[in-house]
Amino acid sequence: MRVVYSPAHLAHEITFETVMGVAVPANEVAERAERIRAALEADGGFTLEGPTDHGLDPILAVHDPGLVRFLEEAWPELRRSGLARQAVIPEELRVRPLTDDMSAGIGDREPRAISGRAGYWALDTSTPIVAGTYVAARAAVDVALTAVDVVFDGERAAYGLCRPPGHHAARSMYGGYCFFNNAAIAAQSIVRRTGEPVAILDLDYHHGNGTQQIFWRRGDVLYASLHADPAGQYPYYLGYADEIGEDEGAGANLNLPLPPGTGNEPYLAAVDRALEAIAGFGGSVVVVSLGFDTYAHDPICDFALTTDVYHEIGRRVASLGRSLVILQEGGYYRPALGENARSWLRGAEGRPFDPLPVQGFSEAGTRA
Ligand code: Q9C
Ligand code: ZN
Repeated sequence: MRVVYSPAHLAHEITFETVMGVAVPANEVAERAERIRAALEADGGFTLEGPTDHGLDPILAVHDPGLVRFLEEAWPELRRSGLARQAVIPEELRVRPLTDDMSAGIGDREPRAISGRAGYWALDTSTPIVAGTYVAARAAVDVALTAVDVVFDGERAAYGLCRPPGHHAARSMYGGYCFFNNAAIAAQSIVRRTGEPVAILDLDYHHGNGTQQIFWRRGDVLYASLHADPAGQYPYYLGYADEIGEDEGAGANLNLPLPPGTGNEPYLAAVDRALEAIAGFGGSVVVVSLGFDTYAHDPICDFALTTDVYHEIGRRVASLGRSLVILQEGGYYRPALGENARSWLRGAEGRPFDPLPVQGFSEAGTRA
């Protein structure tokens, strides 16, 4: 399989995030993508290539130009402000009840001060912006769009090793470790190029609130997602089964929330439900938002999937007979990311899974 990877992600060098106001080691770190790259290189069955520059237009087809401008300006502005901080993290968020009972437009002005600007565009306070964030986020979009190009080149499947991830980024909002919605941008570019409908299958542990929001009223893009019940897990306010889309998009949004502790068998049953919906929807390309935070040992999530079930999931998704643009989202248990990616992608290719010999880690053992 052809794999698209860019070292530009290394510029998004995150060492900490905040949880309830306290700095803790970051989860969404560069090592994640490097682990996956190393495993795919060691496998021998994958060929890595760099992305090509697709410019801003495909991003602006999905995102508010103001969000793009903010993400580009945030770091230089923090430096200009003289604040001795390592990252842009908002404290005040522009929450909806602030303008309850007021007319549309009131409360919509973007402030000038950097902290207020961050809270204007942010979903949460756990998505730090550092010096290289904008360059890395732009490169992740190019990785996704180049994976689309590879499929239009005639490949049955392509994998884009996107970092930072994307599915929490909405039209006018960043958050959840995401800045630009790589999968939504890829799906929109496929619609544009083919005039066909496109399905997005989201297999990250978390609901892809951004992808749902972007295509909410669209009948030509199906969003189908398996994720943790939002009553207990991020992103908390979206991801319920009764969110089905509106207008043209009514019926083109499928949420399959799953309970804490979900293991291989119930997960596979939900995969089959999503694949049925996709099979009944048109189009020849499926975009997969692939997260490995469903893995049993993930430090911030509570599903119980195993490395071998990723092979079976990849096999079932490929059995749709559609072309696949597979894009990396979350997954935070670093020692297993490489093997989980190899397992899934080899399943999608119809190759058996042979564990790599030395990983300094065994699935049954304790965390390395
Ligand atoms: N204590 C993705 O998987 N909240 N994003 C983390 C940690 C944010 C996850 C709280 C989780 C976002 C792409
Ligand atoms: Zn996730």
